[in-house]
Amino acid sequence: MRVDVVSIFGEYLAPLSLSLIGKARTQGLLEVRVHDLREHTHDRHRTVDDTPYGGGAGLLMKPEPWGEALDAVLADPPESAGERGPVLLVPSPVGEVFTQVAAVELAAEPWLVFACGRYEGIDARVVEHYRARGVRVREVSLGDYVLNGGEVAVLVVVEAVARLLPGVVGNAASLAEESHASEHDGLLEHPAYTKPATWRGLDVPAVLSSGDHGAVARWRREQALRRTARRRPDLLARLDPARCGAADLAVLAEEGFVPGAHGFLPAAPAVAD
Ligand code: 6GU
Repeated sequence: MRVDVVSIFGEYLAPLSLSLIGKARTQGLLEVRVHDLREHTHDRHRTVDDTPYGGGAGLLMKPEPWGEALDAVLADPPESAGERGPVLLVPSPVGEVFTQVAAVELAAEPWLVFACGRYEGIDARVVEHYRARGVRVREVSLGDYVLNGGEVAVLVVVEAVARLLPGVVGNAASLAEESHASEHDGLLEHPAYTKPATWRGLDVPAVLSSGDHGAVARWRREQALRRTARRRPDLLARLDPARCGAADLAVLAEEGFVPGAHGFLPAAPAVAD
């Protein structure tokens, strides 16, 4: 996979040389190219920002350097890109929330291009222009809070995507067992324990040492359901009741959730009369 990142703070992306991502790069599984937006300015101050039309606080990124920078990146596709071209990712607090589903989709792409805004974002015509040219553009948000720019989102998205590429994570089976994995119905993962069997008076649940693989699997499923119900009820709303057995339904009922049309919903509270 090839990743191009356009930013005014390329140094921010230095962690992409570390750990599993750095190793994937030296192994040739991932190629990352960082480009300086200011190379595409033409004034003495290398200006990338300006005040917003209509007024308001803060500065926006001007469209012209973005147009030049992205045209230059798009003009140099990797061999693997084929006809479809890149996905252009624009980190933004107004984007779709980035999820494991999106990470899996992006891991199937040969070429990702990131446009990292700073300040109050990029002039809206930049996204409009590349969409009109047929580029697949996705504005992505990390969640409901405000960051100073898109570079942290690049670190997050590249890490989530690159670890799904063949050969990057040693044990492929471990990917399928994680929280949010489709194989686990998008549930949070069960709690996990290693040795010693007792630590500071706390015992590992006995079932995990029973050698009964069926009982272990049932316990883990129950823990995943309870955790998800208590911490992330929004995820249960997307759990297909058809993928749940009688034991699952009983656990969820205990946690106060009943099957709805598409997923599980909080049971209506009993009304006193
Ligand atoms: Cl991707 N960018 C910025 N600036 N703020 C954010 C974000 C992204 N995701 C959440 N907040």
